[in-house]
Amino acid sequence: MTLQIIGIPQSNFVRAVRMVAEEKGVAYELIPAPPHSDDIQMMSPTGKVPGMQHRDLQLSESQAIARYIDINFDGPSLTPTEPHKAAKVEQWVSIAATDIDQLLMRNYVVEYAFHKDDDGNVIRRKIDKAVKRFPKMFEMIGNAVADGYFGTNAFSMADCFVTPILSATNMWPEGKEIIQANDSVREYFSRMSQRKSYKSTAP
Ligand SMILES: N[C@@H](CCC(=O)N[C@@H](CS)C(=O)NCC(=O)O)C(=O)O
Repeated sequence: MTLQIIGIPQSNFVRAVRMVAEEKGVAYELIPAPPHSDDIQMMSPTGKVPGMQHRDLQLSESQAIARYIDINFDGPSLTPTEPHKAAKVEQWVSIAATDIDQLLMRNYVVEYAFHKDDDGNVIRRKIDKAVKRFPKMFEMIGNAVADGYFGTNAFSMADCFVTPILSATNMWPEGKEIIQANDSVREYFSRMSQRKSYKSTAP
């Protein structure tokens, strides 16, 4: 049975696991189900996307899915074999899925895209609050990728988790501005945007 990845393509977490599959050359079917839909409910205790079905295994949580695909399929490993480098990649996957996701996706992109006041306008106060925290966040990201990639000297799973977040952030004005203003982040994002796995997973 073909690997199935379940979840709307706009989700950064769905895109992260798709990028893992694409980077490894693993064939998969995308079922573009929204969170809490019947298709996702049966494999995700939280109802959040992504979900995954492979043979008799139903799985949720992007990090668990990404690792399952990396370990159980042929193709280049997205986790370094050297333990110190692997630990650093783990560290950045975790930071991407927590701090970076929280500020750039939940508190910024999701605010612009989905949350509106009674008149249908974006809630400026919330967006401004997130934007105030951008300089520190982008300084951290810029320093992390100054030597090329997150946590190691080659493309890894950490890059699969951060790139979809940068892509979504780059679609809104303050996000685009700060990505373009930070040499290290701009160069990194430009390089990531040229990868086949990035282009073929565009929402
Ligand atoms: N910890 C989860 C988070 C996934 C997540 O937050 N997915 C969002 C879409 S990007 C979602 O399903 N949100 C619906 C909700 O919060 O109820 C993972 O890593 O897979």
